[in-house]
Amino acid sequence: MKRLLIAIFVIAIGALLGAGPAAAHSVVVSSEPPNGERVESGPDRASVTFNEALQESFAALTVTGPDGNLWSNGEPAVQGATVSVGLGELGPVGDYTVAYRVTSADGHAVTGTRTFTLTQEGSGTPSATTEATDDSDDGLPIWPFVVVAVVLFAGGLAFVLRKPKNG
Ligand SMILES: [Cu+2]
Repeated sequence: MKRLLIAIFVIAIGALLGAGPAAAHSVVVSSEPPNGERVESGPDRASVTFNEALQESFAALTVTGPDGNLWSNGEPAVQGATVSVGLGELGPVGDYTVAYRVTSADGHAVTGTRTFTLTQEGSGTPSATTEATDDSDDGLPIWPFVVVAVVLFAGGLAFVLRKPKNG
C-alpha cells in the first residue's frame, strides 16, 4: 500500500513538473512570416496563430533581428487565436526570431520561437537596441509553485494515511 502511494506521489510530481498534460496546451498552427520563410521585406505585423482562442492577458510577442536588436514595435495584440505585433520596415539581412509567450485557454503559458530570413536589406530602424532589450521577465520562478503543490499533496497524503484502517 505504501509503495503504491509513493508511486502515485512520484507520478504526481512528474505531472507537476510538466511531463504530464502537455497535450491540452495551445499549439502553433501558423505564423506570419511563416516559420523558415525567406522574405524580401517584413509584413506590417508579425503574427502567430494557434489552434484555439488565447486568453488576452499576459501575451508577449517580439521580433529580434540578426543584429540582436528589437525590430517589433508597440504592444502585442491578441485577437481570437492570433497574437500579433507591429513590425514594418526591417534592417539587416539575416535571421529574425519571433518569440512568443501566450496564455492557453486552460490557463497555462506557452512559449516558443519562429524564425524567418530577410533576404534584402531594409532601411528601417530598430525600436530598441540590444542594451535596452529586457529579457529579465523570462525566468518566472516555478519553484515556489512546486513547493506549494508538494506541501498540499503531502498534506493530502497525510490525511489519507490518517484514516482509520479496516480490520
Ligand atoms: Cu495546459
